[in-house]
Amino acid sequence: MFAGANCEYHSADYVIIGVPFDLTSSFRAGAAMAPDVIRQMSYGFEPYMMEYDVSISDMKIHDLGDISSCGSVEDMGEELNNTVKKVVDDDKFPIVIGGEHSISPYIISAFEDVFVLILDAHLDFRDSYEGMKNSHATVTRRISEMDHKGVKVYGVRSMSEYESNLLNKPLFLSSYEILGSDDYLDRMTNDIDGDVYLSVDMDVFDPCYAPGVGNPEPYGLTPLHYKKLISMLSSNLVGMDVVELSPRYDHGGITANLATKLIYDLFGSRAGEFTR
Ligand SMILES: [Mn+2]
Repeated sequence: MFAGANCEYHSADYVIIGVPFDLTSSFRAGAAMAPDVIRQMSYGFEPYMMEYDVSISDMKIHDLGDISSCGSVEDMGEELNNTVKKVVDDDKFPIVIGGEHSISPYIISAFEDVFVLILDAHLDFRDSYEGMKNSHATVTRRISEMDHKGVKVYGVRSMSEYESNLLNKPLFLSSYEILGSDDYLDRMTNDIDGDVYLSVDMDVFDPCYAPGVGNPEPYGLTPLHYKKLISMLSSNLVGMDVVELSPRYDHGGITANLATKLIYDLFGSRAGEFTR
């Protein structure tokens, strides 16, 4: 159970769902172990978050545990989609802990008319990858085909030439544009209004902050970029996932520690204000 998640389902505002799935990982597998590792890591922080003046022990959080069908993408997708649909119908905020990134389209299709924000080093805009339509390398493509308000990927610094030639609209903001500008927050949030779903691929962060991922890429974002972004967007958010943590390749739990804190930051920024 995630720390502080001792609220009953019916009265919870936030519902945590683990998805121990990494069937399509192409390079360094292991994301299936991430939900348990993040739950363990969640006991390492003070419940009180000084920068928001909020304690997560005052928040109504329920941990639903892990979904059970992780044998194929389709089975996982069906159970995950049904689970998230129920949480959304019950007017609760789902927080999904992956698992690899291929889980995200099944979460996002459970929502109606949201703006999808993806933090990812990779554009993931291939139509299929290694013969699979629903792979962690096709995530943005699948989401862009849904009937949502829009999709944007921030922190991108890797794509194939095929994907690069395919792009005819500003789908992404590169990590170089974000790292090199003072107004990156305005650029990231300018065209967003209404409900936002946030998908965080841990590889958006620089490998020095997040070495334990499936496909690490240098020149990434810092944790503070995330903190400022989520503080600005918190009241728009309706759901979130944290994916691609690969504990097997982590070092001293650095990446797991950060992944866990991202979830704390969600709670903190929704209940308080990032002021100190
Ligand atoms: Mn990625």
